[in-house]
Amino acid sequence: MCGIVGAVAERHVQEILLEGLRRLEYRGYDSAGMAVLSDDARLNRQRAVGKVAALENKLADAALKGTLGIAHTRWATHGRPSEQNAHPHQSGDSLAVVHNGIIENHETLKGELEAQGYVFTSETDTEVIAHLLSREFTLAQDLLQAVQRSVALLEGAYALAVVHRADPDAIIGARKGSPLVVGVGIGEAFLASDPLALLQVTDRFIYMMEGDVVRLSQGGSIELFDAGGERVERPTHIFEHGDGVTSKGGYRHFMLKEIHEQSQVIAATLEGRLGDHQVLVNSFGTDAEQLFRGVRQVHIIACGTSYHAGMVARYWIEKLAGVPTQVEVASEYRYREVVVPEGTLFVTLSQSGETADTLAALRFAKQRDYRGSLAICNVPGSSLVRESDLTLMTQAGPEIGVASTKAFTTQLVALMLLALALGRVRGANGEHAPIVQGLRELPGVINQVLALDGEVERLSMAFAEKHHALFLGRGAHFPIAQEGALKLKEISYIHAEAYPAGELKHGPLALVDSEMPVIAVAPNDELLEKLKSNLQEVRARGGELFVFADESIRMETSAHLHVLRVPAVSDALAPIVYTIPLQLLAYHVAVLKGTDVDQPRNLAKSVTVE
Ligand code: HGA
Repeated sequence: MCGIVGAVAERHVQEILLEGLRRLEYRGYDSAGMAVLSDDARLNRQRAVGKVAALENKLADAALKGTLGIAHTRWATHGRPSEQNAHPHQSGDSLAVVHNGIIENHETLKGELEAQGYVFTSETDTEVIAHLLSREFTLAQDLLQAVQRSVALLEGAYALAVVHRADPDAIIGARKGSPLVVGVGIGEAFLASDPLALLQVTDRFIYMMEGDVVRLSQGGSIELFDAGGERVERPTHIFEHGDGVTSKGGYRHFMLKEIHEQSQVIAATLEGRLGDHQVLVNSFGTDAEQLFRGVRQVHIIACGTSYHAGMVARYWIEKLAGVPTQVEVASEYRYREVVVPEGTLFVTLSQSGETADTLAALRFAKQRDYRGSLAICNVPGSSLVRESDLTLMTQAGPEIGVASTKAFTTQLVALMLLALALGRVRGANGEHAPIVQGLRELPGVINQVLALDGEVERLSMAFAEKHHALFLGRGAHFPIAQEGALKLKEISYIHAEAYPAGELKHGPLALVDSEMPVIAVAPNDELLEKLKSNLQEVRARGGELFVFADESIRMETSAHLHVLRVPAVSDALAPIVYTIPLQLLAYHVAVLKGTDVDQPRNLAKSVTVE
């Protein structure tokens, strides 16, 4: 994923920019570049394909001297990885820009700009921004205004940093749909897509809001403007160094910390991938749109928790894109004769990208006639990512707890983006706008659900002495029930099974008595009435019921019935939301039982053996 660093300093900025790029390497990228304004206001640029070290080698031969500059690591969405396509992009020799995101109307803008005489030298969508800025600067003769006028013409998502020879004291930054923060220095100011890039120079940050434009200038001056062009002040936050990704940050276990990080990492996974009303298809890679157009079937292959995410995706892809979808565990798939219909997309899901069975399944699939492969993964540069045609990185950050939590919900978010993208290339568009809006609101809803922690903890007491539990769900919530059962098994060692609620009477009902708690996931969807009948079947047999229900459903806690009210959420996104109380339940039961929550017996985090 792309990274941006910018600096206006009292000293030469090359080293600050390089160190910033190194700190963003963990996100994955294919090329890197830098532009610095020299003391005599000349714009000098270096770009290199591959690692930041390759750029560093070039800079060792020809250093970029100057106190103001911008730099970038690129993960191509438009145009292959090449030096020509690497950022910064220039318009003539006076202006340079770095960009994260996707400009959806780049073809229309390019046509206009070419007609006005601008010559394009790259295959990127970003280059239109450079020429647009140049045109607007010619008209406004003011860089801030040129940026404000240009961004008003852009559709899609962007974080930008711009420098111009005619305004040699300033960097202008702008964001919409992709993150950008201002680093506050002493007599210096910085810009980056991720505060981690700037911890070398400051721990004070201003988080830019949607539509904000900022002017950083020599002396450390920072002027912020909102989407309407009004001058605004935003608070400065101190970055907590101690709360690193590999510390528990005050939580008793990594798992609990990771459960509580979910609203933040879901927001990060959505960053830069949503337009105003639709998903940005090229978030999946340069060739995504063309490849997705020919998709007639989807095969999803995964293991463990990731397999459950795939199972949810089957409901989503068939409903939102109308594409038949099969989901299979990798260890089964790789050893059978698989029929691959024409136009089948092969999708793998893995937190680590090194899961042995999933990787072997990808290699097996590459020998078959698939249309292409897509990896949804949390670790850039992992084998799965390197060997797949397309990738979509989840932004869960390092997951230390062996039982997956935030990696699962970010996979679900990524899979919803896939369902929407396949739907979009097949002509669906406006009708999915409410889901796109729901995705934007999802981090807030997740925070409300996390506030139920205390209530779930109280419910968990009923499980500590039990040896078995049954989880029920219907539709896309059946795999969520499976995931709830898996979490309980993994960390509390209680035997748990999940059933589609309609299957209860076909066998498992025989197990129900007062010693078998039954947990049901009950969102307010079209299957609710059917689910309620299944729950009556349990009550009639003296079972103890725990129902996680939409707050609008009329169902009260009474003898042998415990109701946890979950905030209302759209049908489409409910599986993501209902996962959270099930994770919390497993966690609290495990704590009561005194197990090793973060490293449960017999299990490993990244299963790199068959
Ligand atoms: N669209 C630009 C930037 C890509 C990006 O932000 N990737 O994460 C390009 O293809 O260069």
